[in-house]
Formats: sequence, C-alpha cells, structure tokens
Amino acid sequence: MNPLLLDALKGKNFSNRPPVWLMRQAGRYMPEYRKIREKYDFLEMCKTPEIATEITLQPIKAFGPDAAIVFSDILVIPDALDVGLRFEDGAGPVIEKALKTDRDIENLRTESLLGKLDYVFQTIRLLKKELKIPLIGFAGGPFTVASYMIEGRTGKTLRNTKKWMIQNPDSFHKLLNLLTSHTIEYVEKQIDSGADVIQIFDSWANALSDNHFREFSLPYMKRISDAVRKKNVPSILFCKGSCVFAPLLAKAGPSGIGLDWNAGIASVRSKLPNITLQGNLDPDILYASPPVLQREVKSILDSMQNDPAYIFNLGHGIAPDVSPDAVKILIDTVKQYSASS
Ligand code: 1CP
Repeated sequence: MNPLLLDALKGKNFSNRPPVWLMRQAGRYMPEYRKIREKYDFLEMCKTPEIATEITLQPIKAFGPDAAIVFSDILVIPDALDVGLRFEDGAGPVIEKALKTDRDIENLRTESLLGKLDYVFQTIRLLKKELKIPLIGFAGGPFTVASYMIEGRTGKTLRNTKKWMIQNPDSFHKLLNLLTSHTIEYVEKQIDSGADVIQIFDSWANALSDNHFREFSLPYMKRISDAVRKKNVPSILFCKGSCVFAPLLAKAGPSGIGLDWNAGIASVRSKLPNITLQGNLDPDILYASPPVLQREVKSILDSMQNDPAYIFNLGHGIAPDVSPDAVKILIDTVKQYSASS
C-alpha cells in the first residue's frame, strides 16, 4: 500500500514530498459523477455500495491522489435517526423534521444505528478490495451535525442552533452526547470494516467563540478521537476556524489537524511542532490560471519542505464549479515536487 499518508500521520514521512488528497475529491465537479447523479438521488447513491464505490474511485482513477475517502455524507447519522433528510438540487441538504423543542431531542433514537448504516460498511469492504492507497472513513463533528438537525437547511449564521445552545445548554449537550455516542459506534465499525484513517469534519465550528468551542465542540471531538486511537487508527480533526483553534484541537490528541486557509501553515507549525498538519490551500485558488495555481501550491510545499508530518490538502472542500483540469494540475504539482534538500 502507498505508505505516504500513514507515514505522515505518524510523523515519519521521510520521502521527498508530502501525500496529497483533497476534501470533497469525489462529487459534482466531476463529469463522471454528474453522469451517475442524473439517474439517482444523492442518498440513493450513498446507500448503494456498488455506486458509492464507483464514485469513490472516480477521482482516484482520474488524478491519482495518495488516499481515497469513502463516498458518503456527514448527514447519514441524522438520516438514520429518521429526521426526514433529503438533498435538493441547489439548496443542499434539507431536514423535514428539524428539531424544535427539548422533547424532539428526548424522542431521538438511542439504540444502535449500525444496522441502518450497514451500506457504508459494505462500501468500505468493497473499496478495500480495490484500493492500493489508504481509505479514509469519516463522520461529522457533533456540533456541525446538530446544527443541520436544528437549522433544517443550510444557513449562513446558525442562528437557531446558537440560540438553543445559549438559551438551553443542558438540552444542547444532551443532543451532542447522543450524536457523539452514535458517531463513536459508527467510526469504530468503519475501522472494523477496513477504514485506515478517520477524519472528523466539524465544518461549522468556526461559528463558535473560544469559550463555546471549548464547551460545545472540543470535548465531543476529543471523545471521538480517543475512541479512534483506542482502535490503533490515526484520526484527523478538521473544522473551519482550525487555524485559530489549532492549539485547542491539538490538545484533544488526534494524530492530525486539518487546517483552513486563514493562516500560513508554517506559522501554525512553529506553534505546534509535534502534530501532523494537513492543508491548507484556499479552495478558490482552483479558479486561478495554471501558472498561478502551480505557484500557490509550490509556495505551500516550499514552506513545509522536508516536514515529515505534513499532508497536502485544501483548507475546505472542492466547489462544484471547479474545473477537473485544475484538480489534476494541483495533484500533479504535489506529486512532481521534490524537496531540494
Ligand atoms: O470525496 C468526498 O469527500 C466526497 C464525500 C463527502 C464528504 C466527505 C460528501 C459527498 N460530503 C462530505 C462531507 C460533508 N457533507 C461535510 C463536511 C465537509 C465540508 O465541510 O465540506 C458537510 C458540511 C456536508 C453537508 C453537505 N452534504 C453539503 C454542504 C451543504 C452546506 O451546508 O454547505 C452538501 C452539498 C451535501 C451533499 C453532498 N455530499 C457529498 C456530495 C458529493 C454532495 C452533493 C450531492 C449532490 O450531488 O447533489
């Protein structure tokens, strides 16, 4: 198996370039994906292991990154909790039975969801037969998943979520606890099915103040990364805001931190010498001309040259209107890079 990602997660990548994979590397920007999507609903694609496997492999075949990430979504846990999830073209995820009162939280299922998520484990098992690179399993951070369950649809401010959190922290913690327990069971089973790495996406934790991050995001992310560590598998914690929250995220003890693009990655490294860092190209740079894109990628590579604990990635996912040619240029630039000493 291609060793780069797992070596970098151990802080032992002594080859002359870092591994590269991209958040949202499978999906709408790829014509191969859109062709399948014309025929199926998004959740149906996630729930059909053969289709999810094929889509996971599309970017691997097209661009040759150093890791695959299983094609699924962070919202499969709410879906298994029967909140009426659907994906609307344009609007993104919509949750029919968004949480409105404490009673709605009390009524959520506490028994295991593993039976309802079996399609993910089947997909992982199919992928493991095909892949010669590590497979990343994932789940959403409890705060971010809770925010979708409360907002009901994608919103800019998370106003209802934060109102609930501030006005009724006890019941908000109940929801986070429930989601954390389900998530731990879910990622443990992904590992048992063959996932080599687990990444937790607490994408919208950037909506939180320092104190609120410490109270409503970090302890739950820590519980999940502790559970992953007990299974002897590396974990990566990602959130928007991670350049600011990096020292706190490091305290949670994951193997790596996924950084957004709000700080130079080398400056984060100078503060955190002992943890794997992943990131952190601004995803909008994928709209740049090829020479500018190459220059920006190389600038990050130069700043992390010979760092044995570094993984190249974007600071957030690839947007649907990005050109696949740009993704190819990015990945080729990293793979052709050779540290000068
Ligand atoms: O290669 C891959 O990474 C694909 C697998 C993947 C992952 C890791 C998908 C497929 N979704 C995710 C994670 C995910 N889903 C996150 C965390 C990462 C991030 O912040 O980007 C989040 C917040 C979601 C929620 C979600 N699901 C959104 C975002 C909406 C918003 O609030 O901005 C969307 C658009 C979806 C649907 C979805 N998930 C994945 C795809 C390819 C799609 C598009 C579905 C379609 O074809 O309509």
